[in-house]
Amino acid sequence: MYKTFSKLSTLVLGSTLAATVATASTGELSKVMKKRGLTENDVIRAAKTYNPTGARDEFIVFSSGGQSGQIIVYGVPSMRILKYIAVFTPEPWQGYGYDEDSLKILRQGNIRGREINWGDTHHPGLSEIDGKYDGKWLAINDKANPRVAIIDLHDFETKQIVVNPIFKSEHGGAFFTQNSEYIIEACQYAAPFDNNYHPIEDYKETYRGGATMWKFDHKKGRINEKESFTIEMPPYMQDLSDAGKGVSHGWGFTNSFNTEMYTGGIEVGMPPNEAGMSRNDTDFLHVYNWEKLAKVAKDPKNVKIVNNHRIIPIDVAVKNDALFLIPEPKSPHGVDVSPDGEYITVCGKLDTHASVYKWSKIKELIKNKEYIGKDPYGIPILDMKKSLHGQLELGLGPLHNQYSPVDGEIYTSLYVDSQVVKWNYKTLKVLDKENVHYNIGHLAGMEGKSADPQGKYIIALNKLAIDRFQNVGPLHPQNHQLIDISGKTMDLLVDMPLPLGEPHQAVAIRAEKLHPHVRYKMGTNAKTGKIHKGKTLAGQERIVRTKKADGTEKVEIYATLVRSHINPERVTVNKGDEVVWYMTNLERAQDETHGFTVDHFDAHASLEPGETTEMKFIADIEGVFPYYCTEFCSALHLEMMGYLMVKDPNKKYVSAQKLKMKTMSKEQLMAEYKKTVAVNDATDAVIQSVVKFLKDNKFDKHKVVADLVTDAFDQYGQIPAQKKLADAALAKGEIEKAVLFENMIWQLMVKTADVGIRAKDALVRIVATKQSTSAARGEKAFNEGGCSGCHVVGKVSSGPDLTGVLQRHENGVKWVSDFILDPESMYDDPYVKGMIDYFNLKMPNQHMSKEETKDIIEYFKWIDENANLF
Ligand code: K7E
Ligand code: CUA
Repeated sequence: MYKTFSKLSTLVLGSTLAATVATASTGELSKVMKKRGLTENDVIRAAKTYNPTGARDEFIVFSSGGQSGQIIVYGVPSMRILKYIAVFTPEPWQGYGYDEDSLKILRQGNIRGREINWGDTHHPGLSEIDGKYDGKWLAINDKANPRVAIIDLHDFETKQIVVNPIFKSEHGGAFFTQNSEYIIEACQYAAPFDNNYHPIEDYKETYRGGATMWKFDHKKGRINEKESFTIEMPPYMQDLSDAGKGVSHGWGFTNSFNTEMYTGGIEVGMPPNEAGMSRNDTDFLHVYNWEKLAKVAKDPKNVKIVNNHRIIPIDVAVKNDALFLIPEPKSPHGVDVSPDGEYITVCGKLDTHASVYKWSKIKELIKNKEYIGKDPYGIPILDMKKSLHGQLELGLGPLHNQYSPVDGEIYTSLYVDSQVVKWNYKTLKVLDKENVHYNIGHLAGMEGKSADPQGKYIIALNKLAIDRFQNVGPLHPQNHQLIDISGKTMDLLVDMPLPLGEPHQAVAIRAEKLHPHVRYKMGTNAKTGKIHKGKTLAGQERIVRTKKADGTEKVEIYATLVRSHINPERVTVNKGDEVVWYMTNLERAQDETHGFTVDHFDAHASLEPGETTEMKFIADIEGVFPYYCTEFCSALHLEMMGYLMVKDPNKKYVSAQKLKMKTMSKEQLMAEYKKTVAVNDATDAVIQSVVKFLKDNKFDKHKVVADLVTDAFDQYGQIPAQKKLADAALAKGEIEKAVLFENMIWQLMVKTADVGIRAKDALVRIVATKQSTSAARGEKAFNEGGCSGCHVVGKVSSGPDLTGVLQRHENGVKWVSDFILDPESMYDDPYVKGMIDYFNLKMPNQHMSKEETKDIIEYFKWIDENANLF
């Protein structure tokens, strides 16, 4: 009754509002409404959820991705999907499982040495301080392969996967305790703790359930496996859990089904599990004092160790008055502690009631040791009636609960009735019901399970969509529905299809509590947060080859990526070599990700600004393999490529150049010879200029430089012998041979120049004027900030040479500073325009701070002081 009335009032109110809007926009709105068949209420609902371009959401939802093994991130109220976080399953776009660093995380999830590449994610949990979400860490469980993963909300990346060492299945995880001391992960299908075979006939004796208390280091954001322990429980099928908070802090609550301990046998004529496991009218809520048991577990006498993991046996927990059972309506699903910790609501799936337990009553019974008996394992049982605040009939198939900021207000999902019911757990009155589509499982309030629920919305996580969306074949998407709960009655606003596994549970947090980075510190390994061993700055790119015992080589490529080139651009290896790529994205600009792949090798990396990643494979097939950037990062993105060339060391390759020479006339050959010699002369001129610089600056006084020079001359010293051969061939008229010897000379010259230039750079460092601390910081910012990706001091590269840049403009310091800080605003400056045309590139905003820019100017001054050296 009240329902019809309130819905009517919304309608009246709604149409007045829409009418006002419609007149204001000269009937345009009514035209659209008519054309699309929208009611006034539809338009209001659209307005409540619509985000104009650029507008952002008030809440962020982390939804389990079900069988996809991932987490889905979306915004409320817009219901726009923002991200899939790769957790238990490889995810190619993010390179998760396709580069070495993420593979290490994925492989932490191996069970008994076996690789597992999927997960059945159920319950995401947000870290808490004082029972409130702090926006730092996210945990999620895998029901199929009992594991818990930790995601860092500073970059939304999975950082850790821990395997439960004794459970064979689990469901009720991951639930943080009030100050994130522990994460609760409860067992589901009971099984032996060890890894051996035990006959099902010995179920009661050898199969066990339990609740694992994973010790969480809130500062580091990692589970400490050594400090964790499990509370042994009878082989009832433990289901969901919740941690006490406020007055019940220190306690945990886990419900169960199959306290019948039925083990089926449909194939031998026994009634099926579903019948045998739901025979009793009640199952048991487990109530345990984890805070006390954590202390108990410290004494080795109190624990047994299985698979290297500490277990507190049932009798030890009982002896310490830390484990109790309370009957609860049969086959319950959710157990949800109120924001203040005083009320604990349990819904029995097969019962139409919600049962509200009162913590102060339970505590009193425990204090007075008032038990109604013990279960077969000796666990004291508390009286259900005496523990209850009360029960209320809600409807068919009640499952899960969420709270709002209104005192006593609670929202419960009704699976069978396909409804959300709003009621009061203190006064035990039903307040409103809303139809959803269809068969709702969990529901998510805004911070609705924290000590500080935010109200406003409830999301219904429906198991079935049936007719809600376009038919896309027999497998339908899931349907998340957003419900406005700010009014007296609920109002369903919008449907969102979710096509990525069955999302069981979702948690929502106020968006402003999240503070993710937009870039990494240069050279960071995103999976560990530490500087990567492969960090490479511009100018440090190199290929390092190490001989292995079997004659193949390990070829390590230290590469950089910056708009729009990959350095190096050519890599040649032998078939069978181990190829290791270390890649650093030198960008600092927001959203300038570069992807990287080498065709045919099933490897992919996503490099966010500042990130370094390792990729590894064996080059076991011969051929030419392009590698390229897989993100459309700039106008010259297609050009951001190179070649990996894999030679078979046992084959002789005939050079096409040689073949060409065979068909040349004598005149043509002579021209080729002259061209080659000219190139060599030019290269030699470069070498001589370097030599002069080295001598002028007394290189022999500095050991490091002198050693490099020696190396260079080792190469250079081989040239005269080759030259003799070339000249002899020429004298005999064997021009073709002479060309090949001259080519050999060129190879030696390149090697000489390479080492020589490195010697020169080292010498420059030594003889240049001392850098001020500010200039030194500036040089670091210049290199780590990605400037050096395009500018090479003393040389025109992808960008202009910056020697003398401060003299190029009137008021140069200000001009250059302004340009670094906000290049976009100066693209129309005629000088800048000319540069953009010439280099076919726009100087990007590298987001340097004012301080960094000042330091870079100091660095430029230092360069100018030493201009003669570059
Ligand atoms: Cu599907 Cu929480 Cu695993 Cu209920 S769970 S619906
Ligand atoms: Cu970098 Cu495309």
